[in-house]
Amino acid sequence: PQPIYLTDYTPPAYLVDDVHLTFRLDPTATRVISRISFRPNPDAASKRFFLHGEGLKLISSRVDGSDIDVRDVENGIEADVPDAPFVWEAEVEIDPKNNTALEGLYMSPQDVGESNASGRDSLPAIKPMYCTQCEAEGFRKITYYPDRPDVMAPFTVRIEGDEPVMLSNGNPTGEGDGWCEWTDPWPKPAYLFALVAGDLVAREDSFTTMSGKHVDLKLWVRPGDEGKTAFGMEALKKSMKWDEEVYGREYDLDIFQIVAVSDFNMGAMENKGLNIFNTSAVLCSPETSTDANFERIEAIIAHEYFHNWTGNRITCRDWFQLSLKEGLTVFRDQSFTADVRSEAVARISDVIALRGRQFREDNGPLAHQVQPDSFVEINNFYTATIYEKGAEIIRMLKTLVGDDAYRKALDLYFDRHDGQACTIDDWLTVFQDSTGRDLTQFKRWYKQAGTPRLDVTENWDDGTYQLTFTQTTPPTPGQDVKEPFLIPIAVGLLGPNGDEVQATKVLEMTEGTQTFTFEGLSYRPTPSILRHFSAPVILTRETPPEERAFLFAHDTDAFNRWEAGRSLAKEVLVGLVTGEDTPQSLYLDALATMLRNDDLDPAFRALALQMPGEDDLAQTLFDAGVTPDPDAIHNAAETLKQARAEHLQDLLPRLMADMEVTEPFVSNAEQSGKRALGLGLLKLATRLDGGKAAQAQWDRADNMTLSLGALACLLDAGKAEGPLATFRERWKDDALVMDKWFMLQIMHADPEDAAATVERLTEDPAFTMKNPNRFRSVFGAFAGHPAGFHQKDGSGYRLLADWLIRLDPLNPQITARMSGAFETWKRYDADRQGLIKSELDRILATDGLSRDTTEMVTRIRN
Ligand code: B3K
Ligand code: ZN
Repeated sequence: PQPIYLTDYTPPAYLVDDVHLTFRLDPTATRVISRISFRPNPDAASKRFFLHGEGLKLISSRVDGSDIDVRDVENGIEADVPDAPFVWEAEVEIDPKNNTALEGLYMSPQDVGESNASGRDSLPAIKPMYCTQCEAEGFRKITYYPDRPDVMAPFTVRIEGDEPVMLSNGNPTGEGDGWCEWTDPWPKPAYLFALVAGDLVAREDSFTTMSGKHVDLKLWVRPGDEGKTAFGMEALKKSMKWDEEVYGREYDLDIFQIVAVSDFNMGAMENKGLNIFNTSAVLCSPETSTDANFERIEAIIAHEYFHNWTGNRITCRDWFQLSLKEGLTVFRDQSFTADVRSEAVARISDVIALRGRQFREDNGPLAHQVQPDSFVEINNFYTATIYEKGAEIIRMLKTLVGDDAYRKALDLYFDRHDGQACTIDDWLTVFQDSTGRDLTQFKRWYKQAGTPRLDVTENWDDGTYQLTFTQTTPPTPGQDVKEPFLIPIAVGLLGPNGDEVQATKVLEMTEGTQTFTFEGLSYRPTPSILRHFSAPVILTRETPPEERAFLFAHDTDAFNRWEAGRSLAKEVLVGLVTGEDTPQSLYLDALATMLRNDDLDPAFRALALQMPGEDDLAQTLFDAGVTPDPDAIHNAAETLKQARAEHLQDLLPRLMADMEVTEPFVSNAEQSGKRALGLGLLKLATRLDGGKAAQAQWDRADNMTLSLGALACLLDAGKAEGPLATFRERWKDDALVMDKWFMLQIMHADPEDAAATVERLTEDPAFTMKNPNRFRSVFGAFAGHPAGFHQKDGSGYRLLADWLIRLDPLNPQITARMSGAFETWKRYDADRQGLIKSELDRILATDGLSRDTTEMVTRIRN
């Protein structure tokens, strides 16, 4: 397959003024009849009439009412058309039932009659529903069309069939016996098209916009799932309000709908007026969902809703601009979460996720620019770099220009570009025009891959304090040499009692090496650097542990306070792995003091108690020139966990009692913080009491957060056999809860048993590889267990490769994504590298391997 290059962009030869689609639904032979008004694009050099199409059976094609012959070409068809406006009509046939790739029009669940994808093994099979996923290039599997985001048009959709509920984008404009019609007046690219039909029920509500317009809200689910929709609906209304208040953005149709689908390749999709969600990203209830589920659902609902303006009203010119909508929309959902929950906790959680996924990507063979220069399969670029690093770039921009200038620039962006398909350059130009700032250097964040390292040295001389920073960015595939970035470094200075002698100040670093001076100080201050994680860089600084303990106790910046504790923990872990004798008492005492401090938000304390991840540690060791040994890392983590439990022993009873929530369950910041800390403490207690406290919590828990937390501890204590069986029996009809049952057993398997646990679970009748959630809950958990996955004998590698080879013909997108489990292979020893390499080669040698997986595995292998 040939790569596509950003520099090859040319405007579309024909524009679309109007789209009319008729769907005659049938599981294996759906007819799609299109009537599309085209006109030559005055700005295009080419007159070639080309329509994308993939796997379509063409029944008929006409131009201005006369039959026309089309030529099959790569990725679609060509035809000779008038050099003037004309109407294209076509009829095609497609097969949604056998569409296992879950792209285009497909049916869910997929394998009723074999093992039921919904997990409701004991219930009568659910009648499959129709649904669509078009982003990025799935519309071409529905009908012939210029399937590129810079072709925008209003759509009218008529659906014919006997499904009780039939939906599409926009407003309902007609219905009768066996048909209905939807009209979306807002010009949109085809990737935002959606259709859903099936046996669904709605939670209904409404929202009145800031200008007083009434909007109907409907959240559609399978009968039986109504009880899991209340929280999602509230989250939607909160998001609508927030976007009005913070960005001045109002909703623009009479109705906004969300549909929950159990087979979905990702979290959710922002189709205009008709968002489609993975059930896991919208359905929740206290009995079946954890606080973490609730938080994720709130954020995803906000994210998809916010796309209505950042993505839909203003879309991307081409897929190289993907971060224009995704980076911005992630930044918007992060800001929303910070506002409706706790800002400090939100920021720390975002950074944990950024480091865990984006830094990992940016420091391996899959590193790529936030605005790539080329790709083979665009679905492989829905990455942490495009999303999360993209969001960090927006955050830095806001830090640099200030809150008011940011809002003014956004107003200009919406004013200037509403209804257009834009580029990242358009976005930066808006900021340049609105603030007068030259952003040439800033743009490097989009064009240079890799995570910058920021070294700091300090100098103190009679009242003058200096910080000297040096930035270096390691080479990434295809980019050996990097120019310096513009890095906003937020710095505060603390006095000996922890008081701020210099409030947070943003230093703008533009050079490779640069010194910043603070004058007129009465004592040598303690610096707090990169506050609020003001830039996505790796800060390296020789700091005595005492100073970090001081910051852990006193930093007025919550992020850096947490960061100080984390780096103390990491230092102890590194010492344990390398056999240096790093004293632990400083860390353990500081941890105890922090936990005991009731002025601190329990959610913050829970984060400070969380152990650094084993994968994170592997990367840290690798950066320090040590080849990471996953077993040694795992053992070090076990040792430290035990030491923490023993050290904190006396604190546990009082703190655990304090974290009891007596009010009825609500998943808000306050309650979830208490439960999170309570569960962190329960893990410690389990190491001391062999699972007694966990068993007691298991017996009385009346919500999933507490029962799942207790079950995890019982697994660690080796006392989960009975509870696992009880859990399975109680929840066997609830697919989302069963996903947790699968996942938990793998996460908590001993390293040497992890692969065997995976094998056993894939033989469970409730396992199916056709359901992405189920597949991910098993293999995602396995890949997230470094010591289990990286067993020396290569059994983990072989097992994952076997399953990827098996899944690829059915679902290339999920296969390609899961192959990322191998992306860190170059960190490890020669034996492991050899074992992984041969698995990668075995995957690549598979006959008919998809374009998605071929691209990913090739990039990883190189
Ligand atoms: N825009 C979609 C992701 C589409 C992924 C296509 N492979 C969801 C989101 O980012 O909101
Ligand atoms: Zn998005």
